[in-house]
Amino acid sequence: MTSKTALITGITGQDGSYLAELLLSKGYTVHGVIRRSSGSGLGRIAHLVGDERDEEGRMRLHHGDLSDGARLIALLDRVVPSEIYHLAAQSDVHVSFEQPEYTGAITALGTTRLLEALRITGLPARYYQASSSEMFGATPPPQAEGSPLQPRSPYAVAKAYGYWMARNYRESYALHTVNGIMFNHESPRRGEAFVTRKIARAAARIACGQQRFLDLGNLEARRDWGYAPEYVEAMWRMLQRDRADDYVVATGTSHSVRDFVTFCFEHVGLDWERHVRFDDRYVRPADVAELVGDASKAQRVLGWKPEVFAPELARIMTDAELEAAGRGKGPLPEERE
Ligand code: NAP
Ligand code: G4F
Repeated sequence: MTSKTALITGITGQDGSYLAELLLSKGYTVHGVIRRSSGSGLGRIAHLVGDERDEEGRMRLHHGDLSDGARLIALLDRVVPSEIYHLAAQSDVHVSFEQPEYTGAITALGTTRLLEALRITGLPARYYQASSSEMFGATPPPQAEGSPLQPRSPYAVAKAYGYWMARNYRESYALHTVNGIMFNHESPRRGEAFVTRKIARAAARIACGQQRFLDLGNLEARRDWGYAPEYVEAMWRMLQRDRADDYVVATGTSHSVRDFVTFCFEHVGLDWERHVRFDDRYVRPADVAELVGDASKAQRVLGWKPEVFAPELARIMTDAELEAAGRGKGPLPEERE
């Protein structure tokens, strides 16, 4: 057990919630930055807040926003973290085409605000930057740390900016900044608009008679899908190294959106072709054709390797959706006309 203190931006997101659990289990005091909202907005971390087993109050939340640099400085001053995990972002690629300016203001410049806060306060904290495989864009697979960045969306451009700023602050000011270049990672806590969750949820709901059709865009895109709880472990391992560096985290395998649909629908005993419809609203102005990560450096240096691959991930996510839809565990019998 440790007495370290961590600050997590984006603690209410998929990764932030798993990372908070991991760090609390290791004895950290965990401070999370949350946005004010009209609801509680704490869904994924509600079980960690006010937990009566947390007698020492090791889980603490603070209002803040990536648009507010002064607040970030004040928070670092107050929390004095030894590790900072910068996960907050406008993380939806499709939305980034609709809101490119906002995506730049938060996902790109929000990173600079936090790095500046770290530089100005002079804290000796280690900093994790949530970089993305989306930055590789048009670069053919396999993609590794040295592969060219050819971003194909406003989100990817913003992430490439954040990636370079984290490196720039390492080189210019000797800050301990680390880029985790994470390929797609999913879980039952994934946002509902992302394709894996949307598919798993629809398969379960259709099997339960709660939905009839699933509308999707590009079925041919191929992604390297891993399991989010394993990926936050890699984030933590990166910050335990004395040398700041950049790492790809991926499974090294890719599947198409069509494959993921097949995995989920087969798991509930349904023929997906009877339920999936094409909807051009979900087609992007530009898409990334294929991502397959080469995570050999993470395996060699961090001792990290994936255990869950896309077919099992699809089953985990579909089972969680079946549970939510009230039908217990799959698979279900073949549907009738
Ligand atoms: P997510 O579920 O979309 O979570 C994003 C988090 O950022 C949420 O906590 C959100 O708060 C917060 N946030 C958004 N705008 C903010 C703002 N203006 N100020 C403060 N907080 C803000 O994302 P994720 O899947 O956990 O991913 C974590 C990070 O890794 C993101 O930076 C993402 O771009 C990156 N990444 C993800 C993947 C992946 O496959 N999941 C792969 C590579 C990189 P609210 O709850 O209030 O919205
Ligand atoms: O699930 P997606 O929206 O994820 P995408 O665009 O790969 O981005 C995710 O992974 C990145 C890492 O590479 C992260 F940095 C980023 O924050 C995010 O977590 O879409 C995956 C693929 C795309 O090719 C998309 O065009 O699925 C295709 N797709 C087809 N129909 C769809 C749909 N995507 C969504 N969201 N919804 C659809 O109906």
